[in-house]
Amino acid sequence: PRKTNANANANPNARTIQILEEMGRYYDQMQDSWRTLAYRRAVSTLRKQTTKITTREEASALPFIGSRLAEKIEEIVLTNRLRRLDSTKSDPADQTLRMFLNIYGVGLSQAHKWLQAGHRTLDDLLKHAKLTTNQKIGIDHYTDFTTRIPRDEVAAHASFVRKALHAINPDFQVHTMGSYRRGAITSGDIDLLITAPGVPLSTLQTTVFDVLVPRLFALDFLKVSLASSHGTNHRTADGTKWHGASLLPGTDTWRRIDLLLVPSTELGAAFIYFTGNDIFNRSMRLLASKKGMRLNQRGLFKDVMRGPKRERITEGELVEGESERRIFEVLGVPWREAEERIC
Ligand code: DCP
Ligand code: MG
Ligand code: MN
Repeated sequence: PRKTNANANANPNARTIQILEEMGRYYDQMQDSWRTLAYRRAVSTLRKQTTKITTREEASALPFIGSRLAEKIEEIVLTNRLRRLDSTKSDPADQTLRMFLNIYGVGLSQAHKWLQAGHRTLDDLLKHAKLTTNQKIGIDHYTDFTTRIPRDEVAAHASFVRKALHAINPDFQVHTMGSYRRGAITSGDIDLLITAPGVPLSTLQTTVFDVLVPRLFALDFLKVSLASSHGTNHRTADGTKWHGASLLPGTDTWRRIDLLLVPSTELGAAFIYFTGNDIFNRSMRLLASKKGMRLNQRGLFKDVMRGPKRERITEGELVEGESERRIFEVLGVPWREAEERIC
């Protein structure tokens, strides 16, 4: 079995991994997805090493570790710290920026605007900034939404939704996706995939948006919808997702919850996509494209027609959508349990 986070202490590179993970989290908070990815890949490489990597030469000989990262690894080994991380941690403007970026739905340009306008605290924003409805909710529930959700509680939210859904139609299923399906001890949000055998998307939509969601609001389980601005009636633009917050009876922390509507014909591809992790998904999509196919959350396609600039003209012909295992087989990837899809 692959090493998981829990085993990091047994690794000779545990300290290096710890600091690089922290640096990766920093870049993630800064919404720098390119550097976040680079750090996560480097950590993944280091986890697989059985000896301690101490010099930049040793480090840069490893996959996914370039010269910059190799230098940092050497610095960590020599000094037991990383100056770049220490300086960023102590920079007040940087801290404020990251706090603003941690507000649900807030991006870099918005956060910079607030910083430039002189705002320094969440209270400043509430009192002096012009906020959208979602931003106001994100600030009011800043602590809630930035608190990790224990595994048991994710399961309890899923059970609550499942019970309400079965009261409407017992054929419907609720599957818990995301980090939970990968076996995580805590999750950032709750990802619930809703499907039913042979039921088309339009019926899923009616059941979920018109019956289930209103009922969950009436039960005081759902607290707010956080639909994108393009959505109508609390749905996202394509009508396959619902974003919001839920509260388990007897608790006092609002949790971020996503409902994902998937027709059974697309179940396998959706299972792969919503299980992740995102790096695993990238590698599967890359593999598909190397084999002249295309993988997305709806299926695995072949014979995708492309124009002169490699832009897609047609979706291509569906090879497989329903079976997760079959998609692995067609791609020639040995089956990996969800818990093993941590890259
Ligand atoms: N996903 C992806 N690429 C993205 C966002 C999401 O492939 N840019 C897929 C993989 C994720 C899944 O969707 O595992 C769910 O997305 P989340 O953002 O909820 O991420 P996780 O559930 O993996 O982690 P967390 O515990 O932080 O929610
Ligand atoms: Mg999630
Ligand atoms: Mn999610």
